[in-house]
Amino acid sequence: MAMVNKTHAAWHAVDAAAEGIRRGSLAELFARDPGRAERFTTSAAGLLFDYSKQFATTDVVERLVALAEAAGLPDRIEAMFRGDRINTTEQRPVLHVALRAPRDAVIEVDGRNVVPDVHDVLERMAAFAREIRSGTWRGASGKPIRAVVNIGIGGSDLGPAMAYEALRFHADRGIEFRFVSNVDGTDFAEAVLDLDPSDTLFIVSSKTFTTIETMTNARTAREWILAASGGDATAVARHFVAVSTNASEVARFGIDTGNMFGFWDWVGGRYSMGSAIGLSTMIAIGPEAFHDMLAGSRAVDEHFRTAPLAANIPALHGLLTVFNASLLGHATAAVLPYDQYLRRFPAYLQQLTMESNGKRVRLDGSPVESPTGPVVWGEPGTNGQHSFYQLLHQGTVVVPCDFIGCLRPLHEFGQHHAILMANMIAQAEALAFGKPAAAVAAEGVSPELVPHRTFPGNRPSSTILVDQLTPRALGTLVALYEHSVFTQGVVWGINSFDQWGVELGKVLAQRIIPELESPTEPVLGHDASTNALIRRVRRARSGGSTDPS
Ligand code: G6Q
Repeated sequence: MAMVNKTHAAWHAVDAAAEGIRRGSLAELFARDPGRAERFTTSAAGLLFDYSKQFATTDVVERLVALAEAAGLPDRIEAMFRGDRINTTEQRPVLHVALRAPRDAVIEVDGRNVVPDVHDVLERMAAFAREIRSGTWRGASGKPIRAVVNIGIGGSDLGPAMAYEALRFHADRGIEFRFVSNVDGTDFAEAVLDLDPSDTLFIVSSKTFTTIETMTNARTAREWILAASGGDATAVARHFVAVSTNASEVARFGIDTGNMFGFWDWVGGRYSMGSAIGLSTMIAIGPEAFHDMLAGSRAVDEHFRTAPLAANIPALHGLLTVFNASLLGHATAAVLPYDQYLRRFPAYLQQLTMESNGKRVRLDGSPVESPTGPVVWGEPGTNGQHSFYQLLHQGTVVVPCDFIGCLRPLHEFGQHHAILMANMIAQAEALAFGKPAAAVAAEGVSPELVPHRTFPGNRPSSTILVDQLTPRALGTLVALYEHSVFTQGVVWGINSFDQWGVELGKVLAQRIIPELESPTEPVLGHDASTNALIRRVRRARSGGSTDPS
């Protein structure tokens, strides 16, 4: 496999182009090329991607495409779609694309076509979702389900929680949906505070079914159900279903494996919202709409697999992310959805992008020589404008931004949508072109205030538009970012599909839990700070001083 490091000619070529860019400005690029907006806007699969306010020139794009080719992106795309074990540190294929493959597709893992398995699970999910939605499924005391609580964390939470918020408009409002992830008991307590155990269904979503947060919450939920049913253990079967790859652990917990929805180790947690992990989404919006969401992702999959790189939206998005992070040195990137329903989308993308590309070594174990995945963060517009946009416009760091907008609103009230869209468009314009000191002074601003009211501009952004926030549109947005992340990982030569960086803290916590709970004073062998923190928490737990000082 091709590995492109800093000494590679293709990297040098992009670096040389970046040198020119650092000296130029977006205003000049627009002045020089009247066709720029059109030239650097691409549409496919219902997505429009305007990257004309990025530091893209024909030359830069050509060099980035050459870099992607040198890194073997076309082959890597094929390898992913074919089911090769591209997650080499875990020896697994990476096949979230199989979750939305058409019924007649053939994708083999170890000689077995996995597509029929995917569709079998989708059908079982659909039958179950219909039972819940129609009220046919009854709780232990005979009541239909009125509340669905997904218990899961990380990839088993962020996708479903985001999708529920994003698609709430399309959801059955007769059912309440809640998401419990944090091991902090507050999360569970608040989620069930106003729920009735007799009409509540828990979906325990855990690929491994061993994750401490999820199993702790699931046990508390089981106690909550049992307490309400007078300890009748058969109630568990009517109020719990599981989404997992681990049937024996599911059975051990007491959930009937007939009520388990499976997936496979070739689906990474953060890429799993189209699998059975999306059961809550399917119950909320119905099987047909869930399939529309998958169809949206599939349309982007096909585009990513077939479009030339220079006209390939996820590839371009990924290459520009590499350009901004590695070549122009922008260590963060903001995602700014101008749609209130997408308010959890930045949180979802934090995991997708940073758990995937927050890596410092390449596939062969050698260090990556350039910065890799940027810190991704964001909030919906226009709220962010009244908060952190100050820094975006006048701060000392440059934060490339993705603006995401929907052309048609789901709620049509007077001027709301026009105001919303005007703000989105205006922010990108202000970031790119700013307001020079001369223009500020010409408005009669007193000289001492001119520097304060000057906007440097030259801050790159992309604008991504969909028609309306439908299940299909959400599917396209998710697949766009999934494949952008993949593109970035290929160029950096890293494995975007493992997450060893989350292990160490978990292991250390397992050591500290018994130290906090021990009835006798434990011998602590940590550093002085860790030891002191443990002693403080122990003191408070045993009824001693709760004054943290
Ligand atoms: C995602 C990660 C991680 C995972 C959670 C939950 O890609 O692997 O966020 O989803 O740790 O794991 P389980 O589903 O096994 O409980």
